[in-house]
This record gives sequence, structure tokens and C-alpha cells, in this order.
Amino acid sequence: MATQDLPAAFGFLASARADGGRLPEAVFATRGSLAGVDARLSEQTLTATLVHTPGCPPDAAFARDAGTAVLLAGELYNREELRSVLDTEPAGDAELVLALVGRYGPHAFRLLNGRFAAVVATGRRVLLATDHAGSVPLYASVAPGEVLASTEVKALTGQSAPHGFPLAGARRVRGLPGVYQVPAGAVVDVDLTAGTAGVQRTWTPPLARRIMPEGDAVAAVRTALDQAVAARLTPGATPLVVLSGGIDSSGVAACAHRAAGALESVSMGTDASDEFAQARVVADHLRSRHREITVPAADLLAQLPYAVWAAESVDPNIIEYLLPLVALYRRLDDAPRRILTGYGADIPLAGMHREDRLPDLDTAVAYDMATFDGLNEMSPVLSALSGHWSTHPYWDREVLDLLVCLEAGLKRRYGRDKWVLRAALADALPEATVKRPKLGVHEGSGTTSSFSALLTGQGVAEQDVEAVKAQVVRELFDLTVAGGRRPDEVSTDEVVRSVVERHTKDAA
Ligand code: IOT
Ligand code: MG
Repeated sequence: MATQDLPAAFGFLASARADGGRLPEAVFATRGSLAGVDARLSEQTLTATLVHTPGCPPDAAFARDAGTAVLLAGELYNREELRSVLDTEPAGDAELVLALVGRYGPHAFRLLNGRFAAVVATGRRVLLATDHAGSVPLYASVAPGEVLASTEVKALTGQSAPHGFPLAGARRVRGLPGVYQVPAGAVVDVDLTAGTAGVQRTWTPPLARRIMPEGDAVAAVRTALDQAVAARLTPGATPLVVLSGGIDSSGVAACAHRAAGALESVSMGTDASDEFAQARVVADHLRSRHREITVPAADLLAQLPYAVWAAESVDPNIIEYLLPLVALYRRLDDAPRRILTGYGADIPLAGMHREDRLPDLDTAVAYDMATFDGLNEMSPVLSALSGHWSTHPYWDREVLDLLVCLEAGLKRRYGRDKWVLRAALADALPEATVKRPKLGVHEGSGTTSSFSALLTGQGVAEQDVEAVKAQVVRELFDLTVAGGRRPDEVSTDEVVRSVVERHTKDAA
């Protein structure tokens, strides 16, 4: 089975203790096999449950020496560069991080370009680290003598230990006192004895903007995207891209085809609407083995409990973006696959911003880059619900740094949105694809309008729709994440009905 192209572990629940190990029971939305880790180190014990692809041992997700152990869910994209500063030849990503922590301490995490969450137990300290984008969520609760950490917060809800030391600089989690989310691009450094912690940032979004000649900017974007896509492929495997036919995913598809010489793609539509024709143009151009999956529009809203359960997010807009993708991933019944997506391109390029004024465009970029943390929109759990691993080349650290810092006039130019990206891909895609503006996945699939219609159909006034949507999402979070209910036991219709009832009563 050719699944060794997936990360060794997709997630974990870990316990670091001063006085001997205790393996906690783990519940994950991530589908996979569970494996135990038990590392008795010189000054503490790290125990963990890893969730990984069935049939693929998670060995490379764990590494240790006498005093230090590293647990890593996810993967690194700049391995060659990282190896170049070491004298050893580490095998897996955890071993690589172990060697880097030996050399740089917690500053090792400033060097990584990846999609990961990691725990390092060393001496009497525990380091909890996220990638620059926080793309693999990481949650923790900390008390003197014990740290619990998990890539899904639901795995921490059932734990009984007396936790609750505040983690300054980390976000609290709704309904779960004492549980904190590690910020994006951060290392939380815990003193295990005292239960106190400090947060160090390892990445922040660029605030400055660069002026570049058009041609240089276009070439830089093309090179960075090519490299980010190539770093996300497994040699010899055919890449799979979720392809809407818009410029973002078509660009990823073109780069993937160029790097691998072959391509598979899949498009989703609903019986209400689809962009199959537009995606097909790209698939034909790249000679992709292409599939179309139709999800009945009526089924989309029924997936809401799964989307919230997977994303562990209470942001109603984000849940609307993610819902059709969750529906797509859940219908992709292949053996576990590595999936490339165009998600995230609209954030540094203000692609959802549809007018010409540059100050507004840069305001949108600055706002979105300052507020993405904690939304979990790139959580691997969305696709891992059905065993798949997803990855987002536009949020590769190098690509993101470049796109964010380009001056706004390169993003909107000659009346085109995302101009610099379109220009970078002009020779790789059909002209129609390069020129066409596209609806967002939530609009293209009718998610936003059908969610609104469900509420107005139950008597919610137009001006209350946003607030009621937010309440529905919070309620779903309380049930499936904080409350530990399985999403198949929770019905969107029932939750909507009870939220609307409460809302109507409050309004009266
Ligand atoms: P959109 O850009 O439409 O979709 C994101 C990705 O999902 C696409 O690039 C593509 O890989 C996949 N996709 C979308 N539609 C389909 C489809 N019909 N079939 C197959 N694959 C598809 C929202 C959005 O509308 O997604 N995402 C924005 C903005 C996020 C806002 N977040 C924030 N401000 N923090 C984005 O940047 O992707
Ligand atoms: Mg997009």
C-alpha cells in the first residue's frame, strides 16, 4: 500500500509528568489507528497516544535520547535546509527536531517551515510548539507536575487531572476552563515543577510591504509556489488536488502536474449548483484523472455537526467555508490520501475583496492576517475525519511571507483581483482560468444561502440571521467538542429548532 507518503502521525494526546507516566484515554475525530508512547526520561515521563494511518507505523513521529523526547504530528517542508545545519542524518521529522532542539533549544522552532504540532519534554521543561500558521491546532492544560497537550481539544475534555494554571498569551477555549490553545507560530515553554509557562513567538505576519517590479514579483511568486507544491509531494506518487477551477486551486494543480508529471483531481458540486465545467477545463488542460462528486444541497447542512466537531471552531463564517469541504472529504472514499488544496490564497491576496481601492485591500489583508489564529480553518482534522491528509501550499511559510508583503498594487492590478498570482500562472493554465473571477466555495455550493434559508424558514428575521447562525455554531461546539457528543448523534435541524426557539423567546 503506497501510504508511506502520509505523515507518521496526524495527531496526539500527550501527558508529561514529573512523577511517572499515566496514559490518558484518547478520543479523536481523526480517523486512524492509535499507538502508545512511553518515554521515561531522566527528569520526567512523557506518555502519549498517537493517531496515525492504519498499516503505517508512527515511528517517525517520536524520537528521544536520555533527557529529551519529541512528539510531532504533521510534517516539515524544509528538511534539506534543516539537515544542512546538522552533522547527523536524522531519519524522521521528530528525530530532526530532536537534533535541532539539541543545537538551538526552543529557537529550533524558528527554523521550521511545516504543518505540525509538537511536544518536547526536556529536563524539567515541556515545550509546546505550533507551526507559523498554527495549522495543526494544539491545546494544553498545565498544572504543577503535569502538562496535558493534544491536537484536538475534545481529547482533553474528559481528563480528570486538577489543571487550570493560566497560560498568559494563549487563548482560552469556550466551555473548557483551564484549557488553552497554543498560538500560531509559538512555543509555550512550561516549567513542569512550578506549572508556570512563558510564550515565545517564532513567527509573526509581516507588517511591512515591499515594492517590486512586476516581472520580479511574478517570478518570485511562481518560484515560491512551485517549491511549496513540490515540497508537499511524495516522489513517485500521483498528487491529488481538490480543484474548483478557480485560480487558487488551478495554480496548485498546475504546479503539482509540473513537479510530478501526472495529476489527479476532484471537484465537488451540489444539485443546486456546480462549477464542474470550469474545473474540467483545467483538468483537461493538465491531463488530470478527474472526478466529480455531487453532494445533495439538502445534505450539506446535515454535515454541520461534523464540520464543528472537526474544526473545533466557533466562527460561523469559517464554518460556512469549511462545510462544503468537509462534505467533499467525507465522500472521498479512497484509501487515505495526501490532498493539496488552494485554500488560504485569498487571505494574503485579499481575494475575497472585490473592489479597486488599495487602502481597503491592504486593510483586509492586515485584518485577516491579524485574526486568523484560532479559527482552525486549516486544521488537518477536516480531511482526517475520513483518514486523508490535507496540505495548503499558499500557507507555506515562504509563500505566505512573500504574498503578504507584496504592495497592494501588485495584488489588484489592471482591474484584476489576485493579479500577481494570475500573472505567475499565465503560462501554465488556460486563458479563461487565468482571467475568471470565482465564487467562494461556500457561495458556489449554496451553503451560505441555504443556511440562511433554514433560519428564515423558521421565522428568524433577516437582520438576526448572522447572530442566530453564530448561536447555532456555538451550540454545536458545546455539544460535540466541549460536551463530547458524537456528531452522528447531533442533528442540525434539532439544534437549529432549539436555538431559534430560545432566540424568539428572548426577542419577545
Ligand atoms: P475557496 O477559495 O472557494 O476554496 C478554498 C479551496 O477549497 C479551493 O482553492 C479548492 O482547493 C477547494 N475547493 C473550493 N471549492 C471547491 C469545489 N467546488 N470542488 C473542489 N474543491 C474546491 C474561503 C473560500 O471561499 O474558499 N476561503 C478563503 C478565505 C478564508 C477566510 N479566512 C480568514 N479570513 N481567516 C481562502 O483563502 O481560501
Ligand atoms: Mg480560493
